[in-house]
Amino acid sequence: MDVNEKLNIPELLKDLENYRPRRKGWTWRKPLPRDTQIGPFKYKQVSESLKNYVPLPAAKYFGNIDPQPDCIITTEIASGRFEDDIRRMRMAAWHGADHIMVIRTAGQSHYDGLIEGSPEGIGGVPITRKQLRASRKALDIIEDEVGRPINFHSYVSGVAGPDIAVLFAEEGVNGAHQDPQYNVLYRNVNMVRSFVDAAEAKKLMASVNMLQIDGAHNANATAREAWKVMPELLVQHGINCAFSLKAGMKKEYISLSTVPPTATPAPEIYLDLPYAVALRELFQGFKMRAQMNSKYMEADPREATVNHTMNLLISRLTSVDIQSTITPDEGRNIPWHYNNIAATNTAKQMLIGLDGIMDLVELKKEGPLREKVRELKERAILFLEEIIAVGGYFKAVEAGFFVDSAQYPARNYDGIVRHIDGGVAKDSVLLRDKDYMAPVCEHYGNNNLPASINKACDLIDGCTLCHPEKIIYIDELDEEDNAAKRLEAMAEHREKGLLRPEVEWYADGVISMQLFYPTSARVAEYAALALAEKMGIEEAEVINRLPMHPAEGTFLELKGKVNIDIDPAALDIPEEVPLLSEEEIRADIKAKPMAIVAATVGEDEHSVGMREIIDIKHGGIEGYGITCHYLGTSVSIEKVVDAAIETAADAILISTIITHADIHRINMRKLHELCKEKGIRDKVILVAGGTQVTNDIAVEEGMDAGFGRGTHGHAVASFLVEKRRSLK
Ligand code: Z97
Repeated sequence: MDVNEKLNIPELLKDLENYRPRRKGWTWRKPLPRDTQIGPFKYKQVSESLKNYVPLPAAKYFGNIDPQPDCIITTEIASGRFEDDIRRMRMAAWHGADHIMVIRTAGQSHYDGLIEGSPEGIGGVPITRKQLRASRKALDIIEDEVGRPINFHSYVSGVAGPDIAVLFAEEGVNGAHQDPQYNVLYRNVNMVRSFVDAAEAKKLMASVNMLQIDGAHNANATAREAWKVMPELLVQHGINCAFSLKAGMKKEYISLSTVPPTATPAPEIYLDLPYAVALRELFQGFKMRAQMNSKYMEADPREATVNHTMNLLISRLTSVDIQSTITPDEGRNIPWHYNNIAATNTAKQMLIGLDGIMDLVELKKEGPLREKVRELKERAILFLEEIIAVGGYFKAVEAGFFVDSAQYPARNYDGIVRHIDGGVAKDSVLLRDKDYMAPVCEHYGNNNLPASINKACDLIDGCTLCHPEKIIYIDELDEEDNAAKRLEAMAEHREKGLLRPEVEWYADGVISMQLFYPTSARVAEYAALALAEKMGIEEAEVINRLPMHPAEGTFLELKGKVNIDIDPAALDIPEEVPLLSEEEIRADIKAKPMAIVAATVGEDEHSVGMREIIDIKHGGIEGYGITCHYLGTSVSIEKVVDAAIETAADAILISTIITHADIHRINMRKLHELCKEKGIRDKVILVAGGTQVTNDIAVEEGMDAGFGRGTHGHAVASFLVEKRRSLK
């Protein structure tokens, strides 16, 4: 599709009944050989570059390269409206995300069945066939655009695990969380049901090479002191990995959800690095999904980014196959489009910045790292042995072994307790009859199929996994709560092309604002809310409050709504003047040297502006090889013109900051007239600059160009070269 066009969501929702996923299963990035040249550099740990991308801001100094790390980068998307999530997926893909993880709406794990249609979710999206098809269809377009496969992911845990696994296998969902321990510990789903369901779900996932992520990170997030659950995390990974292998999954599609357990101001690396090493040694051959620590994340983006950065360092010091990115959105109550992109860029920036680090440093083979690694492994193995000693996993859960607040083998007896005959969907597991038979593929366990049958579903002329046309597609069940209605509500707005600020939903009107008040945090918060009211910002809420000092002041971030539309057609947008590249300017000056005379004119002592335009240190025009004769401040127009004649200058640059009584206009006009008088006006380029100068004003007063606030040397040098060419 045309990169300058927006995704057409109503169009996307058409004909979903006949949509089929173009592939099933997980796709890894394609690594490039060591020392692959990208732009001016050689890289060790990169994969194929994208066809279309937005590079990191500093890429402009390196030929706009966008080297992609060797591992997958995840972005988590969860606005509650999939039609808006789709647009965010496209933005994230352009920045380097190729794993789109869609968070489910609150409570879906307790639905004992599938949801249909496209209802709005809370804290996530209701996962339905329609939502999956529309998202996968959009991702097909997006992956063509960026030139790289994108993995689509959601959750298979919960009471309806096997039903969802079938749905995902049918619809080409590429990855999913599945871990029966998650059901048991955090959703209080009956343990027998959870493990029976998990066998079925895992078998289905394995049948299409769906990637699985386990649920161990939840112990980390739930524990009171997360660094103490490290031995248990190893045990939880072990249980799910062993179970998954038995259910038929291949190691390469089993991914451990690993989180560096702690965060600064804890001595983070000293605690987290040995854990990361122990995990990778114990689980060789399995994949590592490195998630960032979110337990200790507050609302401050700076803090979240540094935590993420620390976690990324561990990923590169050990290994990572999928790098997760989480944003401070949870603390801010709204998933910001920008935060997804920012976190994706943090991952990309760090992973590329640390490219090849293990060629330069190595983890010590002895000392505290090895001692800690050994200690963690010993604690984990003892934990497993005790589970066996008490009669197995179910008994251990009944005895509250998991998420105890002490570090094993110590115990505070405050772990999560579940009972074998308790929880959601208890007593719902029946033993299969001896002659049980189900004519469907990828079904786990004993199935008395006739010996003459090759494939289970031959008995019914195909199941939905083999014959997708047998799937009964339900478009919507709720006439009001659906995507079409939501789109319709804003149809006129879209058609008119109006612009309203947005952070997650189309034209939601949400903005954020940063401010500082020189007072205590609590007073500052209420002052900010009062300010928002006066500014006409609705539903204002302080989302980040950082004391700078108990009395001297507080930094705040506030979010709220402005339901103000801007019509882009009514905007007076000055034409953008494209600049010559720095290389082209330098080559031109080298081939034909250029000299200029510069001064602040009149009774004006301001020198900073002109210095910034000239000095090499500030990226000024000297840096392009232009010879500059700077005459100083309060220089008369006569002196400037004389100096230009004396030095045979190509151009005169004057700066005027003072504009009282239009003195800036008078000086420009005088310069133009004097040059004419002296017969050099057609040989010398005249440029004026200053905070109140615009190009229009300058041209009106006889200059060739005027430059205002925020101008850099590059723009002036580019103009001088182009103007000189046109004089020939
Ligand atoms: C992550 N940031 O990427 P429900 N199964 C497992 C889970 O861990 C989760 C669910 C199901 C996180 C994502 C936390 N994980 C959020 C093993 C949730 C979700 O519908 O919320 O019950 O299921 O891992």
